[in-house]
Amino acid sequence: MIKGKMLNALNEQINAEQYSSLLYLSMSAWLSEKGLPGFANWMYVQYQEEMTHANKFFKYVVERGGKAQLNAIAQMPVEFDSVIDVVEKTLVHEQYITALINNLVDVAIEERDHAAQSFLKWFVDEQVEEEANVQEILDTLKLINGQGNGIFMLDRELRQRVFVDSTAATTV
Ligand code: OFO
Repeated sequence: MIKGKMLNALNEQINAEQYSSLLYLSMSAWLSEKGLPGFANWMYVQYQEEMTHANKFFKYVVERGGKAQLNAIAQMPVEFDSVIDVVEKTLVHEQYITALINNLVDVAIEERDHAAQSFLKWFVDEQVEEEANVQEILDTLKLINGQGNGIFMLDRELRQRVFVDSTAATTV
């Protein structure tokens, strides 16, 4: 049974992942309004992925006999300066999430919770991929200065992203 510091940290992570999902949904709305359907789609898929991350933590807590606790989610930003601003904020947020995941691993090691360490490995790997993907988009955006033909092409490319539910096989 999971309890104490590990349980609290996992419950905080459910909240952080839910916040992430709503942050990206809000960004998707902004991008859509600015006439960038591809970016909006990419961010909407990001929102869907974050929901699955929150659910994955929720299911794990329940599976380990813990009480999953859902708290109020902070207001996410709704206005942004530019598409570059959106992607920069996404990268900063993902780096923050990586720090939270690393902290969770530290707690799991401290508590000698081997099951939690094993569970968290998926998120450690996922964060490497997430940061790399966002960094790549940001680099391209900076290269084309966030405008012109380049942004049109990039927007078209980002329209291709499709949501894949990595948690579909798990049950509560
Ligand atoms: Fe973006 O990985 Fe979850 O939060």
